[in-house]
Amino acid sequence: MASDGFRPLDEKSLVEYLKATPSLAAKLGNQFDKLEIREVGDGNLNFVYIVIGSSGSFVIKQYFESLKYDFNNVAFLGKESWPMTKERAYFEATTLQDHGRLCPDHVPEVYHFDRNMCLIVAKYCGNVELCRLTEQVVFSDPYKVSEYNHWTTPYLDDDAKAVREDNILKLEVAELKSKFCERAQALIHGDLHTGSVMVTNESTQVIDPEFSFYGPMGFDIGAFIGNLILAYFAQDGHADEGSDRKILGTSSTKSLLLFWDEHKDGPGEAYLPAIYNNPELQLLVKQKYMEDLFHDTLGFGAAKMIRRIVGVAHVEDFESIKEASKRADCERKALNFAKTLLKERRKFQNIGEVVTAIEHLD
Ligand code: ADP
Ligand code: SR1
Ligand code: MG
Ligand code: MG
Ligand code: MG
Repeated sequence: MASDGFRPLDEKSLVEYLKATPSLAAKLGNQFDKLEIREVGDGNLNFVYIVIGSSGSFVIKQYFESLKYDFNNVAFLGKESWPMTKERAYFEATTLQDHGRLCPDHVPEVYHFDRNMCLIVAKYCGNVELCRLTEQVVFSDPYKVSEYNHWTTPYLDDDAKAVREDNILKLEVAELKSKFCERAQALIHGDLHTGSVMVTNESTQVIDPEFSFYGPMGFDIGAFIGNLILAYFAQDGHADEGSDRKILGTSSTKSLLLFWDEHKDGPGEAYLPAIYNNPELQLLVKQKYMEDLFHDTLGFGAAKMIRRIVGVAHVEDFESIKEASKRADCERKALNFAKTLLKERRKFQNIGEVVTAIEHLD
């Protein structure tokens, strides 16, 4: 240990530090054997660990006197270090505390500050538990035997089995699951099915963002579109109730690009004019982004459709079809379309083509 009391921590010595710090040990219920610890710092300067125990979680940030690159970036090895004051830990801790007093809803609470160790422990802002639930019920359970899964049995027994045995489908779902876990594109709602959108003649409001986190935008857009498509397929089961089958008509890509242009002089730096320095290149880079987003949307939407038919949580559109064989017929059509959409999503250029594909089924 240095004379100033500073000691760099790693994932192992961190546990010893937690054990020796009663307030933090108490947050973890004094249980240290099954701690999940991940270093997640994505900046150049500091080490940030997420610590998740059975009864609590937090982040630990430790500040060093040199760049983080000195420790783990080969390209930086051998170069002279860039000295950085460790006192920045003090400024960060006191600023977080001051801002937190003024604006407690928008600043993570500081649980612990150790000036000698240059270390701050603060509230972990992730939505771990509910993201984990989504990982399980959307991307895992429908593709394996799970006690939570159910479907319209016996009619869909073979269909559910086919989902569990479809390797191409599983490979595509693996890609989507990895995007769900890794792609922090925007603060998304996380459960944007049609039941989360309250519509009256005067207003449209979105409720229930308990699954919100920084994730892929297509997960939200897909959830909504997937639910509209499920509603469409359910209509044969409600034949007596009339059938206006228009499912989707607008071009969301166009409006998003217009919105993008409206904010082109804002603080964002994604596609700098100095790099994308002519109108054609600017358009191409935006179109590429929108194409990826659209294919994410279709993939996530299809995965959400599948989980609503063979997973734990279903939709009222199908559940309210009382006759099981009729319900199963509707669900099978939706399931088969969702499987195709998931596997072949990259062939679609716009939502109009998806609508046409649905309308031309059998
Ligand atoms: P859950 O997380 O259990 O789905 P929600 O927040 O979605 O809970 O609330 C359940 C239902 O309650 C909603 O689908 C909606 O019908 C109704 N509801 C909740 N909040 C509102 C609100 N602010 N205005 C109108 N209805 C609401
Ligand atoms: C146990 S799964 C419950 C589902 O309900 C929520 O609204 C989410 O869609 C979640 O996946
Ligand atoms: Mg930083
Ligand atoms: Mg909810
Ligand atoms: Mg809800």
